Amino acid sequence: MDKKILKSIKSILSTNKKIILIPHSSPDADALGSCLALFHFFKNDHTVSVISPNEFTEILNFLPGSENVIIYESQKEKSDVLFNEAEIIFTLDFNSLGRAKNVSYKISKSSAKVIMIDHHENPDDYADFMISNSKMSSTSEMIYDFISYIDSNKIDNNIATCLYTGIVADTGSFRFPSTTSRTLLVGSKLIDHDVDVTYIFEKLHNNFQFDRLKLLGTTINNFKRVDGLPVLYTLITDEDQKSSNFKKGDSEGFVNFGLSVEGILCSVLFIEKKEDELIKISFRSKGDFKVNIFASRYFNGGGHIHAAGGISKLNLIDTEKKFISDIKQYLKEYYD
Ligand SMILES: [Mn+2]
Repeated sequence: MDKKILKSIKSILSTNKKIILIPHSSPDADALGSCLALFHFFKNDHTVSVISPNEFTEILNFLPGSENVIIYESQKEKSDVLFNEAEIIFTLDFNSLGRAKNVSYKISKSSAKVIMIDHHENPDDYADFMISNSKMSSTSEMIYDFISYIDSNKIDNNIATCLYTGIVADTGSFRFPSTTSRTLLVGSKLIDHDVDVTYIFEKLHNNFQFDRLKLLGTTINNFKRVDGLPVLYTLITDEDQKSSNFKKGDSEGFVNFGLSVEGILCSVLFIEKKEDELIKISFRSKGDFKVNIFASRYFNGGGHIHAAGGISKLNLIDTEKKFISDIKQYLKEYYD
């Protein structure tokens, strides 16, 4: 991390400040873990709030402090007061204001100093202080460094639990290529604060409702292979969601099953969102297969090299057709 930037931030934080911490919309474990870790870190010396653009999956309710998170969508008035008074805004685990959805306008209009801490590629230049490193496994790993620089003595079990959760979630439990020896070292230091690794694993992974297990069965059953390519894709229809009492986050991780097949380098999940009249798409890949470029070029999306998202305004059948022709085109250009 840039010592000059850290030094300036440290000096700003040397007196009591009004701080808002913001994760990306529909925050995942890394985004919310990062926010809550900083929440615990700041709560005794500053006035600090976490404002999430929208609801987060109830799976993350186990994170210490999650009950303090303000949901902008349903608590606008309370949030507006905090935004009016804020002196510092941290935006965590996202690289472009748009990822904060309806809150992005509040951030850009605010007179507060904006501090970005994030590990996504190609960050937009919206922050007063930008701490961005796409080589990092997770924003949580970066928050560990940030906190260590400001005051490492303050790391306690709450902070360590939030950060460890963010790191294991974003690295697939220390398996994805972004995992470095440093990532493990940070994990090790966090565990020294009595982090309960089995409890976190249980909460993150063994949390299915029976309906969700059945939906996973349907999703796996729907997998198809793109002829002649190392690509699998599957879909979840609106009907599938209704019959399984679908809740936000229920399809989390389903797309990864495509990559469990030998020789497959890319797996894609299409989720029909009839109400919004669009198809949400998740892309996962391995090796040289860059899904972020594919997602941004063909499906209005982006993300990491191996994990990206996108959308389609076509119906499910036409989206499938478009996808097959696009991926053939893309692979021709890149790998022929
Ligand atoms: Mn992340």
